[in-house]
Amino acid sequence: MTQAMDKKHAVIVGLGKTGLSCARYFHARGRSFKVIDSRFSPPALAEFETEFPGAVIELGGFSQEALLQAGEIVLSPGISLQTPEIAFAISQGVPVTGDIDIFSHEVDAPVIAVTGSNGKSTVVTLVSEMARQVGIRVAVGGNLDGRASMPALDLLRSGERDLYILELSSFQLETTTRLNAEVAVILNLSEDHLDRYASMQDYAAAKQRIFIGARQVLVNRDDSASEPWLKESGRRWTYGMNEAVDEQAYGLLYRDGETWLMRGSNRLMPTREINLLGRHNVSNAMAALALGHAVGIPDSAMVTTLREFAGLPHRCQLLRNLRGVDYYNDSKGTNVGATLVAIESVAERTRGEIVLIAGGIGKDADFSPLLPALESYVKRVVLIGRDADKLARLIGSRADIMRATTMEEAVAEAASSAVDGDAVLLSPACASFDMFKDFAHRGRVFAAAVEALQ
Ligand code: UMA
Ligand code: ADP
Repeated sequence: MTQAMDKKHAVIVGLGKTGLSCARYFHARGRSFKVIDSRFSPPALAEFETEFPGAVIELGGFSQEALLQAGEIVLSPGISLQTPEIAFAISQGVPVTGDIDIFSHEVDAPVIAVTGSNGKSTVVTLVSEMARQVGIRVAVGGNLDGRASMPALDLLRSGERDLYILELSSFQLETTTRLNAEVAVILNLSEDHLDRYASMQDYAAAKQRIFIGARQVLVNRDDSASEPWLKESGRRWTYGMNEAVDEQAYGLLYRDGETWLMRGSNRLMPTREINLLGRHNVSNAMAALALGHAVGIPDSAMVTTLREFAGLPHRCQLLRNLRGVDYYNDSKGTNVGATLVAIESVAERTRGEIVLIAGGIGKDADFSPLLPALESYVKRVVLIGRDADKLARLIGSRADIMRATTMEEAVAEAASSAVDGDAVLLSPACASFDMFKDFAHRGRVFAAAVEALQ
């Protein structure tokens, strides 16, 4: 199948999961497209060639000519709008879009849209489990990784649905003009991706696009960055780790030695029944309850889910206790905010001290917010990966430091540093791509090394 390129042909930039889903979308509609990728061997190449033999594809660079001839550019999230060839094509009037933008024009059922620096996958998975409890035909995907998830455009091909739940990254939102979600939330905002954005303001601006056209919004009272800048936004719900201030607010009530999760004056459940570790997950649970309520899921079903859901792998996941030492996998701790929360949550559960395994690609982050928690709870940091030196310089004498070149070595160092009552925590505060395929691969290698300990 060799496609004739008409003037309106789309140029799909990037042949990862997103690029492949875009190709399927255009093919199904009989629209001509071409795919370009700066890599010689992009991850979805084999699948693409099997599904679209003879389709036009250019690898190993972004040809300016191909971009200028495009009827529209469909940009994968891994590629920034500031990439010189892309920016030039835009300046010459070539329209640019992304998979979420296309999705929002096509979708015909309500969409719950979730972004934020941390907690997205947990909240999205919780709400999807809640919806399933009551028989709602739900599709979940977007930035969310894992077997239960698909890129947004593949979700549209997965059968009839009553509800879509999308985890969205700032990258995906950059090319989204009007999402029109039924309900949208920015869970929180802390430093991340500063290798892509010039400032926190730019990062925040990308996240804010989630609210455009939303019928309902959810705001985290504990993080002012979750507040929509657009004041026209629809019905407003809030949540926070304090008292529920009105009937549209989720919050906490302390009564007779029990902490209750509340919506306004309604007691929903005691927080101790939430089957997830840490205060951050109480906040995530409230967000999930509020999002579910906004689309009509009954409280009783949502409470059942919160009692049962034991968390996703690679997120503060307790793997094993060996000779009195707990081993936790928080490989998804890919930024400073997540690692801070992981250290605090594990510390709450640990009699002794923490041995932390951290490091990787630091994404130009300021690691200094970690220092107080390192001083309070961490007896040793085992550093791995590309930005180990940067972390070592920052930590200085505030915690004991060791270096490792492989995960196996890091686990062995950590195990020999920990004594009965301590915890070993992998929470790198960094991306994984210098040593691993992705965070899940890093987590699996860690888990295997922990399993092999004797
Ligand atoms: N790349 C190139 N040249 C290209 C195209 C991509 O070098 O021509 C590089 C990018 O810089 C990037 C990598 O390839 O490092 C992947 O980019 P991509 O856009 O092809 O990625 P996909 O495979 O389509 O996966 C994307 C999301 N990845 C990113 O945004 C980097 C996946 O989120 C998401 O699950 C998938 O779409 C489906 O929606 C992953 C992720 O790491 C989990 N997200 C980041 C995060 O959560 O921090 C944002
Ligand atoms: P995301 O999809 O946004 O990366 P996850 O739900 O996968 O979020 O959680 C990733 C890590 O972020 C967790 O392992 C935990 O360390 C941290 N985390 C989760 N929820 C929160 C939250 N509400 N606030 C701060 N950190 C969080």
